[in-house]
Amino acid sequence: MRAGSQARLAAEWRRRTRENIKGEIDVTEDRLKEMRTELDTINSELLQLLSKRADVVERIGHLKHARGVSMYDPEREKEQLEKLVEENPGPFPDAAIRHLFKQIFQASLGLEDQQRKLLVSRARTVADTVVTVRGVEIGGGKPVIVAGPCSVETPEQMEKVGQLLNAQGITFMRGGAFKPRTSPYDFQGLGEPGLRMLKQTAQQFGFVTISEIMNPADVEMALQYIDVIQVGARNMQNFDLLKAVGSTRVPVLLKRGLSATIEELIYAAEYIASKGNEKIILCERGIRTYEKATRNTLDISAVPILKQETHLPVLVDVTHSTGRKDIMIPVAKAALAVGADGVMVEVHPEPSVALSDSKQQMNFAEFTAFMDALRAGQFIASAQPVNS
Ligand SMILES: [Mn+2]
Repeated sequence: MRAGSQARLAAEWRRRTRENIKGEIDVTEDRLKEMRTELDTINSELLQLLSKRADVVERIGHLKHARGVSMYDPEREKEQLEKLVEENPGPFPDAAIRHLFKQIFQASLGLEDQQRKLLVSRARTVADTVVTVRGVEIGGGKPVIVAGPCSVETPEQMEKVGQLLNAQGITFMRGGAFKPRTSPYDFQGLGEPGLRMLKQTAQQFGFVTISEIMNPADVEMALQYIDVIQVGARNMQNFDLLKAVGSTRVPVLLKRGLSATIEELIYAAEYIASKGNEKIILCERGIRTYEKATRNTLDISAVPILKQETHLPVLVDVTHSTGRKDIMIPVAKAALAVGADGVMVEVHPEPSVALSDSKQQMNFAEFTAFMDALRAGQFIASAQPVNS
């Protein structure tokens, strides 16, 4: 063979070899891509399975929790690991399988810890809950004043208080229609007609209303008239009532019981939240101690504690906690200074003839001085009439 054609053949051979190699590389690249896609799919499937497993673990957790049994069961865990090792098809060594599954078990237990945290707790929800009632916020950083008479008595009384609140730029009006009185012979409130009167006044001035409901059976009726349901101190552990208001989607003002600990108040709020209603406003209203200088002892430290432990807004009822008009201004200032989202006060056109709490309700002059003092100290914003 001539040298020229030999060189041509060699060149041809080299060209073909290059192409073959390139072809093989292309094939390898394609195969790799395919396998990577396969891995991605398996990862997604594993993730789906882990979520599915977590779902079952949660359901087991609920059942165990209801029975008061701990979620962590070392015996059961050991049993599961042994079974897995027995079934291990390879190529992972048994130790690796044990390690991997222990991690999965541990993550599931962590899931239960998260579950155990109360719905109302700060640990569960970091951000402050802002309860918005007909466009007005409680807990949004601007303190509110909730004011009104202890009891709704007459349309004239309500109209007078309405004018006063309106002139002071107050949006939240309180007024009791169902009164849990210490003595059965004391005025028990007007009931539904009282709520109707409250609503009429609210419509006239554009107020948002709060009133106490004592009976779970009255909740539905009350919703025709009021915007916020109050669960009073004496009903803080009326669990049927808590469940009933929890089943609504209406804001609830929950007062601390006369002898309730902060923890008990938080659990009472949890009853409401557990039914799906997290529009809860807590209210510190004084607790029973041996002190007689005040009607109750205002637990001022409860305010920052509740703000830390829960994500709910907190109000302070300065009227019932002190029972004394002469210290209402400094006490309200103290409440707002420690972080309360507002204060609740009682005001009546003629406290001396009021049908309930006559000694502690402020008259109009006292109330005006009260508001002036809070404004002067910049504890609340300047007045802006709701409806002038
Ligand atoms: Mn009262």
